[in-house]
Amino acid sequence: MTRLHNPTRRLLVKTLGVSALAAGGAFAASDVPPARPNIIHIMADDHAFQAISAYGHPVSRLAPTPNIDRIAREGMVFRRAFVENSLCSPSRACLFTGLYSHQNGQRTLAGGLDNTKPFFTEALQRAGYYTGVIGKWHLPCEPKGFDYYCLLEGQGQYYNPGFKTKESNGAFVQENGYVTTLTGDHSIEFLKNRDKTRPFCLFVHHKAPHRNWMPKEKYLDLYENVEFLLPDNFFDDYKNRCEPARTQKMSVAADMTLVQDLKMDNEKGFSDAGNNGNIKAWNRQLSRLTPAQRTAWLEAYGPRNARFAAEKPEGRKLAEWKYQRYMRDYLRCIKSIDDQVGRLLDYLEKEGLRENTIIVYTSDQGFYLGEHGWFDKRFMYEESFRTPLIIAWPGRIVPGVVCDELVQNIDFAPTYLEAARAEPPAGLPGRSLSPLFAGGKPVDWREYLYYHYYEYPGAHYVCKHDGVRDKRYKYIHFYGKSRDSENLNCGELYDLEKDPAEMTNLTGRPEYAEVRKRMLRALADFREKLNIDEY
Ligand code: SGN
Ligand code: CA
Repeated sequence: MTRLHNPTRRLLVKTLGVSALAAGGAFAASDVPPARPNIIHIMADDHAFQAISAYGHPVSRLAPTPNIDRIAREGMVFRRAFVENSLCSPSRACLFTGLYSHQNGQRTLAGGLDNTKPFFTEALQRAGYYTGVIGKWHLPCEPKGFDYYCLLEGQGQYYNPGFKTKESNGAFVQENGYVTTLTGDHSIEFLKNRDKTRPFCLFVHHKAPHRNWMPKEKYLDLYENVEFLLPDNFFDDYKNRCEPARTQKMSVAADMTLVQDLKMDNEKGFSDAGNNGNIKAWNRQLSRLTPAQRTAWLEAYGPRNARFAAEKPEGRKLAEWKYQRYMRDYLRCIKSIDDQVGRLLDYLEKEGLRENTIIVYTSDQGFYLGEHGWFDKRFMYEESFRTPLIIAWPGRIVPGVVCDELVQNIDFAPTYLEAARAEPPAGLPGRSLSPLFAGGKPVDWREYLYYHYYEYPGAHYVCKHDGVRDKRYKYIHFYGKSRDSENLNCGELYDLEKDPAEMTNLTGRPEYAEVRKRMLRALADFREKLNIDEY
């Protein structure tokens, strides 16, 4: 983010700050109200902020995202953007209802969504917007408040996926090609065919880079000679933390499978002993490939897999090998997303739509790229609690600034509804981000965020927990069943300024007793105010 320390830019922020970009979005009374903006919400699935070059992380220097960075250059990069519940369907339910998980019912992947809760897209439609959603849906209800949809089934497939539309009457019609490209194709079609008399709101919800990280054919060799640096805490020993960090099952070394996750061919005997499920799943995926796609895969992975078979790495060497293959495949998937972002931006520019369109790039949550030794998400530790968020809105957001205020995915609905001058449903707990668009901190912006994760037991065995974060500290409370206990009750406190990797739990430290008290009070306030019914 060196660009942002540039003095000229700071000056620009200062001068534009309060006048042209009036906080809260009020335009001078004498002005003709501008046309209501179009909105494009691009959301990837499991895209870690570490893998977006606008965030400046070392990983992204080796695997840059030039097109997502275009949005950052013209917009605002939120460095403290978070989700409430770091899991796909819960996050999507927060986005569309504007409610916390316990309010909208979608606490876990399995279901629970309270269908009586309105989606904010319904209010957008009532306000005259033409609305569409393309790609991953992953909610246990039909789309609500959409003029158009083109959706993947469940998690969706990387190759030759099926999409359902209003016309297909509930059937998923298989298409030929790579999911990220097809999602891009359908997004452009939406823009071409939309009702041009109305402002539009489009959700482009990519499946990638979700597990099992299958890249497009043309990128199967990308980064093959790049070595990614292991995070310092890749071999975390989980000392001084509560049980869950130790007993999860999302370790690159122990839980990432050689066949399904890492594409070793099981014909050669790589069977992930005792895990036949992952072999079946991989074979199902291979069987979806056309002969040409399969040839491309065999040509790329065949020689690499043969080298691995000859070398037979073990122990730390095997863990490091897994990490490299994981990172390469994950980042290859992101390369295709970045291409599609570029294609969409080019189209908007060509059609003269850039000026009056809010463009958002985000993810349904963050992801571990080897931090603590992990992949996946779920925990309230930074890499998965945090989510990338970049917003461009020409004329309303100062280009190239960062925002360090605490924002959360419950803020999308109020933000978009305010921009559309539409009536929000009553009782939304989030806040419109518009007061932040001028840069700086509005006096009454929130000091704390609440987090709650509920899915235990479940994939990856992350125990239930809730917690609070302010700009510097985080308190996490683990509860419920765990591997070693019937009723876990354990706290962790972190000083993120001194310990951004969250390796030292400060709960017992006398010098942090006051901070702990304050964070516990903030947590109790949230639980009471929000009627939290389990913790
Ligand atoms: C699948 C994945 C898990 C992942 C969940 C939730 N396993 O079950 O690793 O945590 O989805 O992901 S897989 O072998 O089927 O890929 S989420 O993005 O939908 O929340
Ligand atoms: Ca996800």
